[in-house]
Amino acid sequence: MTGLTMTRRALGAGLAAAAVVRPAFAKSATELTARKASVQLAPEGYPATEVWSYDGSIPGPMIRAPQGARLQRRLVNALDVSTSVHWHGIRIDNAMDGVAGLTQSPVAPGASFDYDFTLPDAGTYWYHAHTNSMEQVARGLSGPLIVDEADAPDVDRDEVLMLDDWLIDPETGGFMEPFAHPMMMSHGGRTGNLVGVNGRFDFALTAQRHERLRLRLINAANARIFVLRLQGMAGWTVALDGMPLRAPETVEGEIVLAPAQRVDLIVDVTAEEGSPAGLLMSQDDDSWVALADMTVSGSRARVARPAPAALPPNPRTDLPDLAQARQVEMAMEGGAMAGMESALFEGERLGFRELVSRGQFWALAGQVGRSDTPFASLSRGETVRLRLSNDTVFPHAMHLHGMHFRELRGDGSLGPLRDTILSLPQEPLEIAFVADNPGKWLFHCHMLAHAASGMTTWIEVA
Ligand SMILES: [Cu+2]
Repeated sequence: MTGLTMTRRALGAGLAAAAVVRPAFAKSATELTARKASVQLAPEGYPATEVWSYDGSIPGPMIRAPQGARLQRRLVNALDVSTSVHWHGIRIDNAMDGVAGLTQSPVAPGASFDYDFTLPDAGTYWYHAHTNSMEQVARGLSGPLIVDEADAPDVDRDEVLMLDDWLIDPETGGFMEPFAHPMMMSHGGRTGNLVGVNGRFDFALTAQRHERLRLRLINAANARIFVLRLQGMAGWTVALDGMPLRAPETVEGEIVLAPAQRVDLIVDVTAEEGSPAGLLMSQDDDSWVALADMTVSGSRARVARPAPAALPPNPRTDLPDLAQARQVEMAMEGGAMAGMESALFEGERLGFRELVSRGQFWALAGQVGRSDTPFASLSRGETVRLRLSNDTVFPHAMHLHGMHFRELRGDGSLGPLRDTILSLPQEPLEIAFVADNPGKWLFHCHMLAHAASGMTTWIEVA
């Protein structure tokens, strides 16, 4: 790939015209139309990109509603292919979860589907396609979903930053194909050559010194793990994957955001006027570049303010009772360089080479992809301990639909509630959750090329 590099820094300062871009608020109509659109993702001078979008924008329109509200959106499919919408992280009515082939039929071209559900939890969520998501999300079908607390924290501004990357042919501006690329599927997944925030490679913010911001970061990328650092800002992590931490935690060092994960920060702008500030990201060579620049001018107040209070807790977030928990095990296997011998696929036991010839590379608990029967059938209200052993050489962002879980740490303590956890090679981890939401729920890797080539299973709660 030549001519198009990962970040604005390498594109030359002349291209980096600062602009404050925020996702547009959803219009009052309740339709959400999946359709093609032409969007200038790459810098001026490169061709525009034909994307698949919600309502014509990258990212899709910001959907924002108060906690406890009912959300209604009619998905209108104006694409040439079937699609569906998953409302990531919402502890949702199963029929509204958007997983084609499991919770609903795919919505055919020209057809529509009415999503209608309540929003039990405040926090930072997102929505994205869940039909052939490896391709549809990469083409742009995602957007932010923000659920507001009745008592919002005291901040000067609330900014949603949807982090993404795109793999674009610089000659044509089109997405590089194929999406089902064996090398990407069997390795780290589809990683873009253009990185941006809210659809802009040159996303920038303006702020005043001592201004207090709530930054809601969403990783919408197919496979990229963002490693971030604050520059000219200091603050606290107040929520992960939508769910408030019991107490704000000071941001020290790096913020790691795996695909589909979110983090809510409350930060104070500490930079002097004109000093560098913003969000930095680590590159492959361990250098740091600006992902989002912040221009600091003026001063909001003379002194920094005290630490923020915790966000109000969401309902049904009690610690699980581990004494009665059911223990289940799941080996994560496959991919390049890991020596998976065989696994079950569509009812047959196949050797790795045979699986590869069918475009499959990964297995969860010995099963490649979704089978007819769930990985686990759980009784409603039951507590589950799921031990994951990552026997691959790649990291995976494991996402459970319908319920949040906590990591059971080595010292016996329970981590914060999450819906997506980063699993590192040869580092077993264990999660625990209360199976309190009835239905059929996916559990899959959110490196979407992995999910599409075997790393998808499901559980049933009845
Ligand atoms: Cu994976």
